Amino acid sequence: MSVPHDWIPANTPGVAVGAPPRPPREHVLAGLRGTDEGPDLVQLLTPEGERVACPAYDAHVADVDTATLRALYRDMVLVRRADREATALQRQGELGLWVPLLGQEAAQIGAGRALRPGDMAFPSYREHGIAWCRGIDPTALLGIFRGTDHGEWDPAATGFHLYTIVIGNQCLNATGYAMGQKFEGRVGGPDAQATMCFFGDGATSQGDVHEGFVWAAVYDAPVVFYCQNNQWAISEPNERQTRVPLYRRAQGYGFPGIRVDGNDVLACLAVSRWALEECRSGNGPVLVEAFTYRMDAHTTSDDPTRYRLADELELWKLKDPLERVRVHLVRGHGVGSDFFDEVTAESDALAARFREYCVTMAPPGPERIFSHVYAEPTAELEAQRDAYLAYHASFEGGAE
Ligand SMILES: Cc1ncc(C[n+]2csc(CCOP(=O)(O)OP(=O)(O)O)c2C)c(N)n1
Ligand SMILES: [Mg+2]
Repeated sequence: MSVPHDWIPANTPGVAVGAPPRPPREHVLAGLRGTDEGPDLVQLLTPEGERVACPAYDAHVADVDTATLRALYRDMVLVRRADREATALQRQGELGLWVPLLGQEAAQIGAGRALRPGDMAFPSYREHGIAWCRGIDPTALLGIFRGTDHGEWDPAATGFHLYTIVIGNQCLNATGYAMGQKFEGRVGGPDAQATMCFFGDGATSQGDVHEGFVWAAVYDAPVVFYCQNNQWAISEPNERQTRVPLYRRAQGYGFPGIRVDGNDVLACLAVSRWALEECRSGNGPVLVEAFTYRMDAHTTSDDPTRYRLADELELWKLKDPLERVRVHLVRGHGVGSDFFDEVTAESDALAARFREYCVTMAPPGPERIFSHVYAEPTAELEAQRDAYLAYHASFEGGAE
C-alpha cells in the first residue's frame, strides 16, 4: 500500500511519465490515514509479553534488569490504582471532575522514568503518571479536581510544571523554557538538561503547538515534544486531526519524529531516553508520538459510548500496557506470585490513603485566592486581601 509521503504529484519535474499518480480521495479515505499503527512503530515488548529485538533502541535499555522491570510494573499498577480510586471518588461526589489516565500508563511511566531530576516537564491535565515519576504524591493532584487548589506542588523543586487545561498552550511554555536552558549554557556537558512537553493528538491541531515546533526548531531548543496519541480528542477521532501519521509532521519542521508503541513501557523508556539525550547534547528538538489508547472516558463528564464502538476498546484491551509486562516478568524473568501480591497490597494501601486524604481535605480559607498571584505580593493586592478578609469576618460574625 502506498503511504502519503510516497505520493508523487502528477507533474513533478524529473519524474518519469507513468510514475504512480496521487491516489484518489477514496483511496485515502480507505485507510491511508494517520491512524494506522504503520510500519515504523518502535516496539520492544509485544502485547503477548515477548521481548523483540530492536537494534536502533536496544542499547538504551541495556541496563534494564529484572529489578527495573519490576519497578516499572509497580509504577504502572500504582498509578492505575490511584486513577481508578479517583474515578470512584468523583462518582461519589468527592471530586468535581477527574481526568482518567487508564490505558496510558506505559506511555507515561516510560517517559517519566527517562527524565532526570534536572530536567523539566510540562504536562497537560492527564499526566498523573509523569507526576508520580517526578516524586509528586497522587494526593497532591486532588485539590485541582476537588476545586480547592490549582496544584499543590512546586514546579521548580519538582521539575514538573502545573497542569495546563488550555490545549497545547504548554508547548509554548516548554519551548520558551528549553530556549532558556540553551541560552544559559545548560545544553552539552555533563550536567546538561532537557525539557519534555506532554500533549495529546488533538492538541496537534492547535496553533500553539505549531508555534512551539517552529521556535524550537529554529533555536535547536532541547525539548522533546511527547505526543500521546490516544486516538481521541474528546469525541473527535484522530483521523479528523491529520492526514499523515503525527510523527511525520516533524519532518516539515526539520527535526526527527519517532512513533513508539505507547502501550510498551520498555519502548517508551528507550525512545524517551534517546530523545532526551539528543536534546541534552544539543541535537534537539525531537517529536515522539506514543501510539496508545484512552481506555476510559475523556473525563468523568464524558460518555464515550455516545461516539465510539465497544469493539474498539475490546481490541485495545488486548494491548493492555500492564498485562504484557506481567506476562514478560513471569515467563521471561521467573517472577513469582509473591511479587504481584505485594504490589496489589501496596496499591490497595495507596488507594485507602488517597481516599482518606480526599475526604478529609480542609476547605481553603478565603485568603487563598490571593496567594501566588505574583511572585512578590504588591501593596495593592495586600489591601484587597485585607478588605476581603474583613468582609468575610463580618459575614461570619452574623453582621450580614
Ligand atoms: C484551547 C482549548 N480549546 C478547547 C478546549 C476543550 N478541550 C478540552 S480537552 C480537549 C481535547 C484534547 O484532546 P487531546 O489533545 O487529544 O488530549 P487528550 O484529552 O486526548 O489527552 C478539548 C478540545 C480546551 N481545553 N482548550
Ligand atoms: Mg487524545
